[in-house]
Amino acid sequence: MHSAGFIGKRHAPWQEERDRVFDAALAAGWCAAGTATVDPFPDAEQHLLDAIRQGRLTGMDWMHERRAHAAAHLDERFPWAKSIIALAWPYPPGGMTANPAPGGAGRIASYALLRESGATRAEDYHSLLERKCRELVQHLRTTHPDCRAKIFVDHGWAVDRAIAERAGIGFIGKNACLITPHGGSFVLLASIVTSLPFPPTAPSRKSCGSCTACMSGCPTGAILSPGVIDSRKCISYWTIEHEGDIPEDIRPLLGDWIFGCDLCQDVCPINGVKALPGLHAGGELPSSRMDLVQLLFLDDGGFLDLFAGTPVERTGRIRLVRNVVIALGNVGTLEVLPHLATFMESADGAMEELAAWAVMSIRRRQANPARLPLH
Ligand code: B12
Repeated sequence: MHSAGFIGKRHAPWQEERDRVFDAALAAGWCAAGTATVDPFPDAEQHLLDAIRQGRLTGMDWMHERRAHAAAHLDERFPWAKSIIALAWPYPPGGMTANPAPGGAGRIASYALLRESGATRAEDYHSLLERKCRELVQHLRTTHPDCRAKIFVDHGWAVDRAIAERAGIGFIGKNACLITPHGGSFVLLASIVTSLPFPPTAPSRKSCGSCTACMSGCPTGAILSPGVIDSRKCISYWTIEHEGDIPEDIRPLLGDWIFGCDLCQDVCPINGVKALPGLHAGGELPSSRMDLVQLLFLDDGGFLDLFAGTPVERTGRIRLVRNVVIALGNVGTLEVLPHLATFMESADGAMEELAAWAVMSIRRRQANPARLPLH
């Protein structure tokens, strides 16, 4: 069954064609598929412009006004386009897995450790989803050899969530995430702009209702109002996107997260309570809890052994180690102090200072156990 239904006049044969594409997509592992028109996305453009102008995307200079306009006007960029196929790929949540490590464990957002069913290694979702999209385009070309297609997975100039929302494969939750019927919000999005005139599927009629679990569950208050995220407060931004030093007042807020954050999804009752058949279909996760002391001493080879091909690799070893030092400061026990001392011997200026901050934080916490980590 497709997650998005079609209401309105029949558009045979394109409706049947579209449904065959959905069948192929679901068989390939996507948990939701829908279609949208290529009309402009004025609301999404405005949200983006507001976010840029109000500084809510500070630190992500690649998100600029020109990109906002281009992303919301696929019709201008692809004059041949007739419809967009919106797709969601599920991944299993892992943020709640308890797997303590001596001295302290760090958490990695579950999307970063996604691996395809049967695969032995985690894979960056960009490459996994792009491959799956290319397979679907190949499938389209078996019946329509001249079909034109442009694939978007996250880093393209497209409004991924707004496309998915218009195609009805889910609704935008108060945590700003697209929430699908079968995978909850633990899904990654892709879109294929096509020259084929598939009729659109209907938008979802669901909403979060009166639930505000994500807004109160975000320890940093990053969800300013429903759907509106301030990246400057978002753990995901600081641990993944931010380059260089992390200000001292922000460090305690990161808790034990060393790459991304799943808290606003973990607390969502739709993800947690309801049985979501798609939730575990996206491949198994290796533990999302990592031994912080082990990560502290990762050299380039060790880093690649653990993270080659994953989104963590793109962020790089230096930024990961920065996050590890901060997490040690937030959740580490006295046992880790000798390790931090060893680390400081070979660390450069900024990293040495950060490690000194971590040592001080651990000591202060031990002296005053009421200073518990935030989450
Ligand atoms: C920049 C970016 C980030 C930034 C900023 C996030 C943000 N919310 O703006 C940071 C680094 C913080 C981030 C974090 C994460 N991201 Co990110 N990110 C993006 C990226 C590249 C652009 C998003 C963007 O344009 N943001 C600006 C806002 C204004 O746009 P938007 O989020 O699309 O806005 C939607 C809603 O927020 C809402 N909205 C926005 N403003 C307003 C205002 C009002 C009044 C209303 C009513 C609604 C509303 O409407 C929009 C849809 O029409 C997209 C990929 C893409 N190309 O779209 C991935 C993407 C959004 N990220 C994704 C993921 C998985 C994450 C994380 C879960 C990763 C993690 N575990 O750490 C977190 C989740 C944080 C969160 N709750 O949003 C997925 C989301 C999948 C899903 N189910 O929705 C995407 C779609 C990538 C993908 N292709 O799968 N991300």
